[in-house]
Amino acid sequence: MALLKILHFPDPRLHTVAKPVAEITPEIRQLAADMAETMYAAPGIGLAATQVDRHIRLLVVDISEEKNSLLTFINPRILMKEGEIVREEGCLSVPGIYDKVTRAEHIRVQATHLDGESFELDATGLLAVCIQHEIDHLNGKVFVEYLSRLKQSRIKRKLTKQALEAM
Ligand code: K1U
Ligand code: ZN
Repeated sequence: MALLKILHFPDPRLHTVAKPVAEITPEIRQLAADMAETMYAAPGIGLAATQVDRHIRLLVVDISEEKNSLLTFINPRILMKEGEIVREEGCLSVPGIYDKVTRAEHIRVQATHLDGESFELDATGLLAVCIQHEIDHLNGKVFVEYLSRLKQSRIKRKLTKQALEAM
């Protein structure tokens, strides 16, 4: 297994729209395992392939305290959205920035497991928020795009400065 490098906002690669996974190969299984390891090490509760510069529709999520409830979604599609929830979100691609975002409170998602089986999942609360956040990544959208233009430009400036200082 391997830890993967996570792209940081405002890297333009974070705005790439990911392509569907055509076939579940050993390379896809290895990438999913490496993404899970990277998410746990960060630590985080989700990670989309886009964030590790792989532009395919694959994401991992684990919102459990014990870190023993890993969910892997291949080609996820939201079938239903209901209600509204406002929660503070963070993002491993936008380190140190947390802000409130409004999303659907309850969703139904259809996706494929690593074994190739299709499944549907009903999610509410944090799990629903996290899955929507990760699917946004696959669509090239970062959570800061829900914030005001002023906040976005402040965040962009702060993270660009940090990246330059780290060089
Ligand atoms: O996509 C990502 O960058 C991961 C992100 C997921 C997320 C968090 C909160 C709301 C929506 C989506 C994170 O995991 S940020 C880190 C974080 O929230 C966390 C880290 C350790 C323990 C608990 C939470
Ligand atoms: Zn994120």
